[in-house]
Amino acid sequence: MNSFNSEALFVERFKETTSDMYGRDFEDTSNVERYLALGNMIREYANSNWKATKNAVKKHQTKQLYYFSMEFLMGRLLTNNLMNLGIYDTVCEGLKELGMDINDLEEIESDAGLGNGGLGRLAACFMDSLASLNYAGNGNCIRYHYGLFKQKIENDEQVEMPDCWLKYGNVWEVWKPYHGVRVKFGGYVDGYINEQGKFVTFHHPDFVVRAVPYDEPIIGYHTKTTNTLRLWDAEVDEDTAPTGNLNKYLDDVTALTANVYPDDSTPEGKELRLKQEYFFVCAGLSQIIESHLRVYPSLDNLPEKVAIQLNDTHPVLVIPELMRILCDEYDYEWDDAWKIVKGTVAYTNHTVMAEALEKWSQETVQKLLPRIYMIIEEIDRRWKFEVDHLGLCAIYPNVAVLREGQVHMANLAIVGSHSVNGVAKLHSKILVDDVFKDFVTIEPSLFNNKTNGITHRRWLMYCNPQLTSLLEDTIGDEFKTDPEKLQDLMAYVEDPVLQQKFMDVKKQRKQILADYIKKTMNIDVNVNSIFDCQSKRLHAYKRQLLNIFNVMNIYMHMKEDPNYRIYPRTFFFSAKAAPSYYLAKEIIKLINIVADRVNNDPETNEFLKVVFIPNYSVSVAEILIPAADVSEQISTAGKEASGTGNMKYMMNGALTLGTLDGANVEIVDQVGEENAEIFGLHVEDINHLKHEQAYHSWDYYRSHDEIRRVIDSLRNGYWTKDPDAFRLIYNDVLTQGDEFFVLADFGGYSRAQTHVEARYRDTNNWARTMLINIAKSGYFSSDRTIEEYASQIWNLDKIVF
Ligand code: HBZ
Repeated sequence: MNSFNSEALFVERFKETTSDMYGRDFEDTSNVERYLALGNMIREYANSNWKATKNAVKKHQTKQLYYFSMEFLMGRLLTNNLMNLGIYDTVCEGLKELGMDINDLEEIESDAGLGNGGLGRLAACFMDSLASLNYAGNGNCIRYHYGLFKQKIENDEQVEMPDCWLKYGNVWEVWKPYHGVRVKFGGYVDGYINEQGKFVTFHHPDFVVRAVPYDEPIIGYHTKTTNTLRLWDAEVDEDTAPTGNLNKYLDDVTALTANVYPDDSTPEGKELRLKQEYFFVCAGLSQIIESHLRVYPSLDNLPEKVAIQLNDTHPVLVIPELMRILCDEYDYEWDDAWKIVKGTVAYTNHTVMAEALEKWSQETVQKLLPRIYMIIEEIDRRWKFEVDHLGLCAIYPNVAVLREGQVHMANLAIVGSHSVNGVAKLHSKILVDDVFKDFVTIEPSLFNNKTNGITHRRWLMYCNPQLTSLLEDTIGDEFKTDPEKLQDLMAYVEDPVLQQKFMDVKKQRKQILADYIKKTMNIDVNVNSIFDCQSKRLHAYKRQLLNIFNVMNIYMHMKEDPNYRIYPRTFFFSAKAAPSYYLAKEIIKLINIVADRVNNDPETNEFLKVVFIPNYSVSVAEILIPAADVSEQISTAGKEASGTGNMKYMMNGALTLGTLDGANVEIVDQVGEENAEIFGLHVEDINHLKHEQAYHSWDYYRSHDEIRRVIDSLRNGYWTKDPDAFRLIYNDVLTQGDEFFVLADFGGYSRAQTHVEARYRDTNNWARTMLINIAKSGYFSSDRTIEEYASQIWNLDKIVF
């Protein structure tokens, strides 16, 4: 009988397991030990479904997806796993019997923060949806020893601390040392012509590591399907380790999987990052090939049985590596191998920012990956031939894989894939009309859109049980497995009783956030104020600056005019900046300095507060998002590929205050313009201004009194004595021309904020709008997104048990 059949049995087994694991009486064990014991019990319980899934896939020869991503922002898994397994209540009650609170154990788990932001969290949501929808979908990534840094705020500035997420180990993982794979770097390649007249290559590497997998079960919601997230770690390769300079070798092995690159915008020219990219690609592919050949006689049918999705270009070496395996190890002719590669691989783009499109110097690639480089050269040569043959040699420079000494990774991804998708309608349109337009001329059918989604299980059911239970009472629980059913709520949005109940739930969630802020930051916030939230990576294009400029303006206005007072509002910010992104760090400093001032000003702090919550992460988001009234999605139109925070806020009943950018456009399509607060320049306006060189931020500074007052305050000692404290910001918006149109959108944004306030004063109507947002949010479940990928790109069937 399984340990979770009844509360009593659970209590007995839990005590026994904990006591056995640590060799002492249960009463003497610590909460960390109990957490680890519980984690082990859950993983073991999941094992039978894990095995059943693998067997079912083998037996029915089900096609499998491998999601290759350098990042997976999984967050905590305890609650998620208990709830997906349907044993949360049993465990909760059992722990209560033992005088324990499940929250105390939940808190012990570290966030698995193996990523920067949206792209990594998307990968995690996709894993949850794949398993919950019964698709065989595996994740492939690196077992970084440290997550993205932990952010602290000291003297108003960001300080980066190590994120030791493995300090108690990782209860969910299973180490599989016998599945190790050799990964080779550097050295040189030579070859000879064999008896069949074929050129055979030999790679003589100068650095070899063993990639060793750690597997984590990904447990679907109320289903048997249990998929695998495979994280590769680097270990010493006993047989090939160099005889001299052992310490350097050990350092190099350790460095390979030490860190997540804390960079969400520009690929740093770091060789280590390229090594990481090849490391998990090479290991992941080798495992795919091996398990394929255990079931099928050859690799001819790989595209029918395996789909590989590249999460941005970071894993794009899948393309030349798979060519290498097919041609060098399995004797395929180039054209046959290429067909297999193209049939298997698909690519998702997550950015249109030119500086974020990955490029590597040819020299570096050649030095670190000599055989892979030869294959990339051949891909480029044949591609050029094909383009010339179509009479399109004039556009070749725009689609070249190798150009001006660099490998253009996005171009390599497009050439080697059968599908290229953007992550929101507008973004996909910009890819087609602009960023990749020359590829569209050559092969228009490659391009498609898959609007992002979020798992409604984590982002509604688990993080917001209060709202979930209100929804259940109102429309039943079908929405849990069919999120589009949230639409049923439309029949009740006019109901004043429900509206009031919604406001009560929101207040409860605001109190939970307020308690957290009090406990962790010792700041008092008023739960009757409007909770206005902007949480996402700190980046100039996301325009946290626009938000804080408006806050500064409101404060200065209230100070100047004692008759001017706003409806009480608390502005929450939460954001990490890449450690070398100085402008972003200065914006964090500005927000914190403004917060210190306004929070401590007794004349105004009844009306205005600013809170910068440190260390934005999945766990912080789970507390912040359910408490939000206003969701700030204010990027420069055309720059935010999609956004996924916007969807999480909407699903938890917050008003989108946003530009027509990314998925905001589709949120408005769903809820109607009257149920969101939209402002600002459109993509077309921005393109026009850029094209005509018609935007001059100085004009706004000169002609707009409020803008001038805000900008001047950056340097005239209003906020800080140091006149240089905000020099980068000042230069950015004035002397460097304000690349992201902050000043141009200031007026519209500030009016929109006034409008938000007026809406909030009309409580019933506000609640109605929020209920409509929740009702329409089902579309943004990642279940919908995954169904689209599965049917339109991957061609997957569901697992049959
Ligand atoms: O991907 C984000 C987009 O900015 C966001 O709009 C979208 O919703 C989300 C999911 O599609 N992009 C990222 O998160 N990008 C990165 O984190 C990144 C990391 C390393 C890089 C480049 C980008 O070298």
